[in-house]
Amino acid sequence: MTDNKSTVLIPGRMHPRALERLTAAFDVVQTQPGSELDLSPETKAKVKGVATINRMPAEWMDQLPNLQVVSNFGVGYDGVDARHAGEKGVLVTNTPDVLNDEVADTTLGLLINTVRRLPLAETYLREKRWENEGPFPLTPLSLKNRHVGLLGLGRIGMEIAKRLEPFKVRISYHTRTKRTDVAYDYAPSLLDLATSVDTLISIIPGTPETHKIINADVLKALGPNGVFINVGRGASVDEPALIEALKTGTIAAAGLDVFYDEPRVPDAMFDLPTLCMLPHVASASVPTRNDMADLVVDNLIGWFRDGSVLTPVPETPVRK
Ligand code: NAP
Ligand code: 8YV
Repeated sequence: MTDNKSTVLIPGRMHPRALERLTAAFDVVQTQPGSELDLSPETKAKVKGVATINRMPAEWMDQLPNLQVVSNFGVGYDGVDARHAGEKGVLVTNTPDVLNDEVADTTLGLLINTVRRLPLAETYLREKRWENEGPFPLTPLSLKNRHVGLLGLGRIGMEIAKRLEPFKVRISYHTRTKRTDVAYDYAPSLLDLATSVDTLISIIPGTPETHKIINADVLKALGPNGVFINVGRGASVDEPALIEALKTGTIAAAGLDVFYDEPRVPDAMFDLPTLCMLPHVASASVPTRNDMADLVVDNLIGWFRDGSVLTPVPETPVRK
């Protein structure tokens, strides 16, 4: 079936390249953040596809009677109710793999920045303190001889692990299902992993099961030499517990790219010198975001051309 002028709703922001390509291929209806479903019943009835940046709750789907497909910008789709979509026969797609390298590279950068305090060192130089006060203080922490635990060893976790190998650190991991294709030590629980390592990197999806699983007990198990890095989802972290652990020295340092209620970051985090923070930029380069944008559009084009999407999520089997 060919239907290049199907109506596609963009509820809120969209990447400019995706917007340009979508506008060329479809009848696009874009709404404003805050009034995403502010549409007439006639327009709602026309919408067959949605392109979104990780936001499509069940309540929105239920207002679109002829919705067939939701194309998500991002590999994580915790903001899209994929289970509800599956029950309604609506397909959901995401953007896996094209961002693996970028996110893994950023993770290594964040790890090193956190351990070696490189952002603070650069600020020290820019404030002319090197010239006026002498060398930047030695960092208490080093990556040397660390034992890194990966919480999550999927597409991105594997790329992080491969990049960690040349750094000569020991690598362990925890996932619900043990992988048979890696030689890294497997920990049967998150608590076991945190107990056995001194550096914990989280690269798991935001799901009901992972909600706030990095909690006070896990941080205590990580210990006073412990470093925690999060590039997965902020919802996996009990942030008050993390703030307390950094304040009291329960762990030594943390690096975060994602936050529980982003873009809002708790005030208390700004006062923590052992915390390194990034504004959710792990995939945020022009080339990688362009590849993600293309995948968002190509999934929709494929669906409306002949029902062949490139990257459906497991909750929604492909059928047309
Ligand atoms: P993936 O290939 O699906 O890998 C997910 C990994 O998490 C798997 O190893 C999975 O193993 C594990 N996992 C899932 N639920 C778990 C649980 N309850 N306990 C322990 N392990 C669990 O996904 P991916 O492509 O690597 O992406 C991972 C996530 O990273 C995304 O969902 C997204 O939230 C986040 N992300 C963030 C950024 C950023 O900009 N910061 C960019 C890209 C992705 P099992 O199924 O065996 O448990
Ligand atoms: C998002 C991400 O795409 O892919 C993901 O899951 O978290 C990022 O790459 C980004 O936040 C979209 O703005």
